[in-house]
Amino acid sequence: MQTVPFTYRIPASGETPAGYDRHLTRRLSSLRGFFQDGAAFEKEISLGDTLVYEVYEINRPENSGELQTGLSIVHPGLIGDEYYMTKGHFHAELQTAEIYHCLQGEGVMVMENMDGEWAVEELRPGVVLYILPGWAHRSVNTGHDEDLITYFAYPGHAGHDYATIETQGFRKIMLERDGRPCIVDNPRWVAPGSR
Ligand code: PAN
Ligand code: ZN
Repeated sequence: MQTVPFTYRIPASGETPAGYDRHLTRRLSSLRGFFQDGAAFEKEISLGDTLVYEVYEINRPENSGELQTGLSIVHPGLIGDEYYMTKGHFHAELQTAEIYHCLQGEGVMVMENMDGEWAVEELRPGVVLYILPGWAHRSVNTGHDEDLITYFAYPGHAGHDYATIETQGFRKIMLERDGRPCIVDNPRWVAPGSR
């Protein structure tokens, strides 16, 4: 890990990210149960364990004086009529914010908090999204042939709580209707406490 100030690069369009410490890949097999249409998911995965999204991270200590930063790349695709997306999470240290800067592509961030509020914000190149503390977030690629690429930064000690979303889902999901992205109530959403 670096012990003096350092630089790294946001790759030019089409360039493979270089100089990052970690490269995480999320394939269909790691997303079983996340999409609405189970039959479409099984059909798709029988054709191959497709790469859905990737994360390139800079490795920093997990303390509040540090920042965790990197790139998130969601590939284009659909499972049934639901767009490729990240798992989504709350931060384990709930009251921590996050910044996303959209670099390429078309998408949205689906968000909600524990008070029942939700929000969906469009991600387009140049857009900076400030996610308030306490809001779960999932990026969704609503484009048809382009990667959705974002740069993110969040407090070093935030950590991730995936279990809450894995159990209850997000209140809203993004489906394609007549070729366009639509915000739809999640029919499988489970109210906290009713599990
Ligand atoms: C991002 C996300 C990244 C992948 O770095 O971790 O986009 O999404 P999931 O973590 O939901 O799989 C972030 O929000 N970190 O806190
Ligand atoms: Zn986050």
